[in-house]
Amino acid sequence: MAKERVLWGVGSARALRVHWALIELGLEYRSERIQSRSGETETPAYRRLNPRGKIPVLEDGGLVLCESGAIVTYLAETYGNGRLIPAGGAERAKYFEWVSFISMEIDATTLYVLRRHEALPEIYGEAPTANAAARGYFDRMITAAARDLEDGRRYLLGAEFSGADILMTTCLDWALAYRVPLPEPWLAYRERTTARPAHGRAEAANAVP
Ligand SMILES: N[C@@H](CCC(=O)N[C@@H](CS)C(=O)NCC(=O)O)C(=O)O
Repeated sequence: MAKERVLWGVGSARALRVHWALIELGLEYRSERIQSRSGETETPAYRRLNPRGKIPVLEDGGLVLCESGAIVTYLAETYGNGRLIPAGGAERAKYFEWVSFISMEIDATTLYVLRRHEALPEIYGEAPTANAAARGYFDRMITAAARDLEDGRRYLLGAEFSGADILMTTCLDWALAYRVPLPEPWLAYRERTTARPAHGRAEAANAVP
């Protein structure tokens, strides 16, 4: 019998990405509603699943997959039938450019710095200089990236919604939660992506118990 599909993790922007992709694709899954920094990622059983002790993790058949960007891309490639990731060519190359840019320049280099040193200084330490630099760098990157929206495209890759939009939207939400100003084209873009029915359902699925 095929193993159940299981998503581990709720209550985080990264987990929301995977809930959203699963729901966009209409895939059944069981949600294990564990949260970061709750002790639930530190149990021996969870560490056997993911020695890094992070959420989200997807179990799909025999596969155990970490890293939200990789999971969204895997789901799109495996179950999308043309949805969430372009089949080939320049559009597919652009998909990977956006996923890499969002994961590195928007998430890891800027928003995660603020997460650690502004929101959780009791764990990661105070770093006001790094925080100010992260805010400035975010502004530079997101303003430059807004130029791609100038041609009036609906989503990052054009007319079709993709996994890159899932990642970008969760980062924009995250930025707003930290009172990081967003250029107007990104606010309008976020209105479009969050209007998708799957986004609302994913937020409900990702809500903390
Ligand atoms: N790059 C990873 C980051 C995963 C991550 O840092 N998850 C956080 C919650 S958003 C977590 O599990 N933190 C718990 C911890 O660091 O112990 C991804 O995109 O999946």
